[in-house]
Amino acid sequence: MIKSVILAASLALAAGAAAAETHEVQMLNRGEAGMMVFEPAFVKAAPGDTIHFVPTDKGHNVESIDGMLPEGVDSFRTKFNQEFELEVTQDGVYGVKCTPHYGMGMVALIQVGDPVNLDAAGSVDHRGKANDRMSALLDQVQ
Ligand SMILES: [Cu+2]
Repeated sequence: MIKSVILAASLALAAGAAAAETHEVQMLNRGEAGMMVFEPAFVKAAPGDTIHFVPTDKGHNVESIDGMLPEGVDSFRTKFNQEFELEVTQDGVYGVKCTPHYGMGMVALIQVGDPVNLDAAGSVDHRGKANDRMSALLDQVQ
């Protein structure tokens, strides 16, 4: 009896671990949405997943956008031309930008589980073309 409970618990743990996914996001000079993009620019992830940012083209980085991180998540900023793995553990939306191309609309949005900080994240003002692109990304949150 006890043994079967332990077995069920460890199976559930194994299933949880197996479900953790890595989502690849490329940094591109030109993508389907135009110039200077993260592709895909919207990612729906689960807590425990990893977002793998790949510097396919040169001259880009990844920086968190102030006001667009779930509570308890530290801000971050990578160097240029660097791969970056972001493990997302907190529910919410995570907004990121490429520092030099922010005004050109180089932004991305990651939804992790329940978008608990959506109102706060949606009230952030952006630079230039990032306003339109981020609005479109926020519309994809479910
Ligand atoms: Cu860039």
